[in-house]
Amino acid sequence: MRITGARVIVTSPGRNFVTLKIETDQGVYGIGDATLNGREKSVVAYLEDHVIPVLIGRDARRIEDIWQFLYRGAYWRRGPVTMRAIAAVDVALWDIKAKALGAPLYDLLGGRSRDGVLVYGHANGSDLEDTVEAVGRYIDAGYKAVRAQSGVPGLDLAYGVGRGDMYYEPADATLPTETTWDTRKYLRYLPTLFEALRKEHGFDVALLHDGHHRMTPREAAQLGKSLEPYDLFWLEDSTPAENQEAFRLIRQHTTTPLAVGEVFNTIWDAKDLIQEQLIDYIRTTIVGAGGLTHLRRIADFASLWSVRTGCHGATDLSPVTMGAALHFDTWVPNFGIQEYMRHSEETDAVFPHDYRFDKGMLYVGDTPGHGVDIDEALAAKHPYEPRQLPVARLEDGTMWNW
Ligand code: KDG
Ligand code: MG
Repeated sequence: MRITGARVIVTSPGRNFVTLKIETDQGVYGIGDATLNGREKSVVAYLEDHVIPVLIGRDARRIEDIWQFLYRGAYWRRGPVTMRAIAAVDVALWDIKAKALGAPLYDLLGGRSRDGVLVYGHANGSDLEDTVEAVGRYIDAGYKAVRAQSGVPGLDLAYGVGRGDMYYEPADATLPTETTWDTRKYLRYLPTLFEALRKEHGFDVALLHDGHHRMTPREAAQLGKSLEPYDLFWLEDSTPAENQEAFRLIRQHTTTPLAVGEVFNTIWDAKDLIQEQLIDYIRTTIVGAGGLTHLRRIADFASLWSVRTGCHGATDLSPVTMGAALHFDTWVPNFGIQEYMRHSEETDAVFPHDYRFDKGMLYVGDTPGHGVDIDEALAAKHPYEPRQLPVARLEDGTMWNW
């Protein structure tokens, strides 16, 4: 089965997505997501200039060999652009293989380990009362797990706080929006928020929170400790993880479960975190880390150390990544949870898919492949719109982590 063509489709049905479509001489095609939020065009160029020319004529069934060719053959290993381009090819090839065999993708990975995939939704509010209400709406909508983000008293534009109830789109402007941050205000406020959430909603619902890289390791340890009475499912990205050793300090001081990894690209970003059992959940997902071929290696390695998966699933991961991730989640033995930040109706229309939400779970269908397609005619009606992620500064103007 030869690859006869490959194309990059850029579309913006409410937000930007980069999709790779690979065609074969047997009429079977596959699609993969290559979206890198706020830096979309860099992956388009990488695919068009450096990847597509070497794909043409290759045997589409040789997924592993093509993965190794693109990874080792680049010489310049890793990084978000390279690994997203590899992920797009990898997912499109798994899609092709599964379609050619007439099987849903999870069957090729080893079959179902579970009926449905536990997901968490994103509740957010401008203040404490708003956030408590927003979490209630998610519980009423059937969610068993909810991430709670809130405006912080004294700070404008906190991370994760959207303008509507269901949608939060951080890449909101053509030039980065500047936000202001103060960790002490946040550390004082957050335990009061979770105390109120548990008081109002009880302890059955799983509650999660994303620190979005804002704390130092010591501050993260303090937060983890102060949140222990509220039994979080996880505290995510409490501190940046370029220095994996930083998590030792956090771990020594708190039993709050820790999650990290949405910005990781390979197993090397997580190796020490996993084998020293410094985290509980690895957040890396399909598009961020070289596709299914690499993500399942990370998951297998993590399983040795009782670390479970918690795939990133913000709206900048297209329905193609969501579909592929759900097949992965349906199979992976050490599954933890899947993030589910719902796409808009406009996005869903461009990417018809067979996964569905029911009572806090997502279910994949039995369509051969990963079950997600692209309506190219509709996609063409939504041209690319440049957008960038915000940045954060401390109150004295010093640049900080957004
Ligand atoms: O593009 C950036 C988003 O994917 C990120 O800010 C979302 O942190 C995020 C999350 O946990 O979904
Ligand atoms: Mg996050």
